[in-house]
Amino acid sequence: MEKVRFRKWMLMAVILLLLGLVACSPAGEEISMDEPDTPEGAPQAPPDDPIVEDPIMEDPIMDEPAPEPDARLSGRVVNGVREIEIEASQFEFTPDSIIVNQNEEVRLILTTADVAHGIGLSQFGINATVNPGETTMIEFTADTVGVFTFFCTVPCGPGHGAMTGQLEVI
Ligand SMILES: [Cu+2]
Repeated sequence: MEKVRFRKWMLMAVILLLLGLVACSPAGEEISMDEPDTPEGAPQAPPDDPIVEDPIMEDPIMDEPAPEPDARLSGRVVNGVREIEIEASQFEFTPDSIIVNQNEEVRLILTTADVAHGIGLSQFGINATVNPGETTMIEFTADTVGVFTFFCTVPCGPGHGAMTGQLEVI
């Protein structure tokens, strides 16, 4: 029986020895645990979120005060003459404020919405009337810069005295 035990011990010793050799073999060293670290470089994706600055695409050009004098001018130029339509009524002119360029040929196209009215502006020799259903053309050269008041020249009612308008020559 002792021989059998001895063989078992020898067998165990041999097995342990073999296991020891296998464990020390260089093959086991190649099992690296570093690989999982590389994928972690991916977290660079989130930087896409902060790029929400697009809505700030407002035009800085809008701040520049572009001098556009023509935008203030009344009516429209037809064959070199600035035509401005004015409607008289009790007791106002519409529009009651017109703007033209200096030395510009101006043609006022006057009509009335109710009764007879007139328009007077001595600075430019203007003195005309308009009857219901009619159209009166008044032409003059705006040769003087300034702000001038024109007024109704036909007694048209209780508000007649305050029926005025303004011509600005720039
Ligand atoms: Cu009047």
